[in-house]
Amino acid sequence: MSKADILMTAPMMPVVIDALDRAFNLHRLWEHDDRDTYLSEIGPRIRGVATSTLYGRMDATLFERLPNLEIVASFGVGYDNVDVAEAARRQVIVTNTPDVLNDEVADLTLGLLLATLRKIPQADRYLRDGRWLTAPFPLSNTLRGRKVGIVGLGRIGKAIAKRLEGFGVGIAYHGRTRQEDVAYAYHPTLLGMAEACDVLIAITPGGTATKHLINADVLKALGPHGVLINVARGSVVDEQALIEALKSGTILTAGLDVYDDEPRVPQELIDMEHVVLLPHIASGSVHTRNAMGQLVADNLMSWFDGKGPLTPVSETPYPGNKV
Ligand code: A2R
Repeated sequence: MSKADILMTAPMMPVVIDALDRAFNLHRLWEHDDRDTYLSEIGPRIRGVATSTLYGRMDATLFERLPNLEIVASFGVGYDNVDVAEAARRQVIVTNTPDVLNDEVADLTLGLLLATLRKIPQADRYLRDGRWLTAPFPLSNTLRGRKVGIVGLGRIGKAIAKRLEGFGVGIAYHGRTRQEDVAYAYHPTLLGMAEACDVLIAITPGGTATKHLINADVLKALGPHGVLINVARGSVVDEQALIEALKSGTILTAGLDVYDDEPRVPQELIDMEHVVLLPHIASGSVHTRNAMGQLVADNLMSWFDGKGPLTPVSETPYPGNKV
């Protein structure tokens, strides 16, 4: 049987490229300066796409060029980089890479929370600058006695909560639905949870449904002792409102891994010494990125073996899969 033609939009982990190269005719979009001509040539043959946020948003314009597309395998658990409504309209399956990154993202989240409260990056800079030679590092804030509200108690949110249990802090969550099988305090409104907690950890999907979920009112409710950790998507937080809240002392501090316009980060945030800023690294270990990449390849291989997708997203369900 002839091999299916797969388009990769942006470079992925070598493990994915190697696996797909072996199983399919792999076409590398990023290697072509004249994408328009290239897509006219190969577009009609393409039956599968491997994509990631590195490509940007896979929208109707690209779908239009791929009339025989059957499946889009997206790298990452968040898939706001793929127009899933357009995919569904065209009966194209979209897959993501859930679960394999839960522990890595949860580990990093706890690291970011502690780094933000205990000022770990600032302390490192203090030592390197030779300032310890003149005076001890100033005393920091603490996680002790805090109540942490998780915005989005899903797969990753639960892994974060499990770790927080070990830290002996209060744990609450907000989502659109109460989960009967968890013992953490449920808040039907985010505003109510922000009032009741002094740390908010955002770990919802991105996209229009959660855009600016954390806005000026939520930050005000979080209060002057409050800490915001965002490991979801930049769009979940009103970045301008956050900058204002940090400047005015409406909240205490923030630890951010994601931003509105990555990799560009507002200079106002960069200029703030009291916040901790990471370059979207939550799932970014070799181990976990390889596992995510393998799942991209496995989804495509399963599909073209006639066994259905392994991890289709809920907007493009597959009859044989429970989603
Ligand atoms: O709302 P619920 O009860 O369906 O809970 C989901 C929650 N969530 C929301 N919470 C408040 N307002 C919303 N509009 C809203 N939409 C969704 O987010 C659920 O508890 C959680 C998402 O969980 P999972 O689907 O299991 O996602 P996972 O694997 O934990 O990843 C979360 C996100 C990714 O989409 C990336 O943006 C990021 O973490 O890496």
